[in-house]
Amino acid sequence: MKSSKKIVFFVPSFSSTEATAPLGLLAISTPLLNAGYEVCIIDSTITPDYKKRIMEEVKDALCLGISVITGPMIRETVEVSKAVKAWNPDFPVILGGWHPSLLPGQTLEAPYVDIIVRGQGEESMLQIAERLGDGAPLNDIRGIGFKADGKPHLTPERPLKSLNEMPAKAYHLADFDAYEKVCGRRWAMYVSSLACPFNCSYCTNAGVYGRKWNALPADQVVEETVELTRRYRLELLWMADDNFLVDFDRALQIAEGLVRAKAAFKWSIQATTNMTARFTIEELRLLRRSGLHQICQGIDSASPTVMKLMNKDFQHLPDIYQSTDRCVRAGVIPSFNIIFGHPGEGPRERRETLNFIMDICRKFPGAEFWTNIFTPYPGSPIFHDAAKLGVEVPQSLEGWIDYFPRYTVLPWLNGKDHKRVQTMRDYLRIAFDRAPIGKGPGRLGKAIQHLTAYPARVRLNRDFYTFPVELWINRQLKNIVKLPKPNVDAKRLQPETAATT
Ligand code: B12
Ligand code: SF4
Repeated sequence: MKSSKKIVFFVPSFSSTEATAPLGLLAISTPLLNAGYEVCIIDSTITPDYKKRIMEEVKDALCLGISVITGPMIRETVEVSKAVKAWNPDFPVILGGWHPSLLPGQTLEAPYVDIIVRGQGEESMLQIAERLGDGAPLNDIRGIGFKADGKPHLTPERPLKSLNEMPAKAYHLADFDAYEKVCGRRWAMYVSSLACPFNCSYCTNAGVYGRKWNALPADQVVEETVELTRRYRLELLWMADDNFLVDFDRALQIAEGLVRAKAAFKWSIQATTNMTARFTIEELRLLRRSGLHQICQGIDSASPTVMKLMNKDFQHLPDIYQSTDRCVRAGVIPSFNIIFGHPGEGPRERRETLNFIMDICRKFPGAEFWTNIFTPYPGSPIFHDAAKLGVEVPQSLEGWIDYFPRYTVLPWLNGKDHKRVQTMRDYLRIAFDRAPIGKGPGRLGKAIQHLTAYPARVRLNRDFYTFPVELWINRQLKNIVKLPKPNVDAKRLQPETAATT
């Protein structure tokens, strides 16, 4: 309906219990609300009958916008877009987020996609809504793609804006009660800085944000986070910043400000190991007093050969030992990510990484590791070599559905080798404790895990994974004590017409 001022947004579920409001959609909603549009967000994580809801809501709307990152989120994106097009082939379907930003041309080739938005969507989405309402052409809007005479057409890039030029996110649109039911914890994401100065081989960050790190001032972060957590009774804020600790002084000023404000929420951050290593134990204690409870760091590999291939020259293993010790003593959980299977990683290099994980976990109980399998994402430096490396690069939007680092099979890591790495990852999961954002395994689940932790460590030490009986026992016992899925159905996440935050 061209005369409509209602915009429907959809965010497909990302198959995780770590559920909270989709920040990207809250960000692009503010300019629309300020311009008098109604915004209706449907999130399949909290809306099981999402397709029916979308079909009801689009009937009197101007367009449908979907937020999508590469991988399983594309499944529901395709399902919903096709359903909308079957109802009305002229109804505009717009895709935004990381996947269309990194593969605009290919995404636009899908017959059920009309418009894509590349990069920051705040201004682009408002301009698209205005043009669609007026029946005006889209070709003067920067940073988008659309179809002209059935052919994809990309407009020139939209210059990046720094975070302090962006409007506040429309948190009031989020149904935190519903997310809490799914996740077991009341939490939200918050962005205090954008981009990352580094350029790791497998990371897409530079492709969208161009390595220009910029941040909100400390006092604004303190004021906003305190207000946000009080208003919505949030127990945790997860800073979605890619590298929170780039500005050392700002981090300490935020901590001091939160202590002064008597902030009562926990927060966690992502940062590189070299940035974390600059903090003394006293400084980490100050951060802890302010509520910081976890620093997630991408070590990714502990093999010097692989670290070099990953462009991680900035990372030094002795520093990681020192800073892990300081974090644990200060009461901040050091949480590490590992990527197995990066090109150049053979059994020897993998063993180096595994030894490192085991050593850190033994020396510093409380440190935790999360692992993935290397997945070359479009927009990452290594993606240029993907075809040369023999990786089958999907040629259509739908082809990316199963592109997912939890089970990626690579030409150099397949068959028995792949199975072995997956089993090793399963053993790592039960060998040491980890604290997820969402509902943990519970007391009984933890007891089961502890029962099998010791034999798992013996296996990992010996690199021996045949007849994985402990994994089987673990699964069987966990199935017996499995809690029923919460029955959540967010009837409405608005529509809303004016920002109240
Ligand atoms: C938070 C987060 C998550 C959370 C999501 C939680 C949640 N409730 O949303 C969790 C932990 C679940 C997660 C999981 C994964 N993530 Co993640 N995640 C992020 C992170 C750190 C922040 C996202 C965010 O909210 N940013 C803040 C908002 C404001 O920005 P935004 O989402 O980009 O939105 C802006 C634009 O993209 C655009 N936009 C977004 N949506 C839309 C929609 C429309 C219609 C329009 C017009 C515009 C638009 O406008 C917004 C405002 O400018 C990003 C890194 C980053 N810097 O963004 C990685 C990132 C998105 N994740 C990534 C990856 C790879 C994953 C995983 C595969 C990781 C894994 N090992 O499993 C999984 C995939 C999950 C799945 N099943 O699909 C990659 C995606 C790469 C890609 N090609 O898509 C990123 C970019 C990290 C990176 N640098 O490589 N992730
Ligand atoms: S992986 Fe982390 S450190 Fe490396 S470029 Fe990406 S955001 Fe920066």
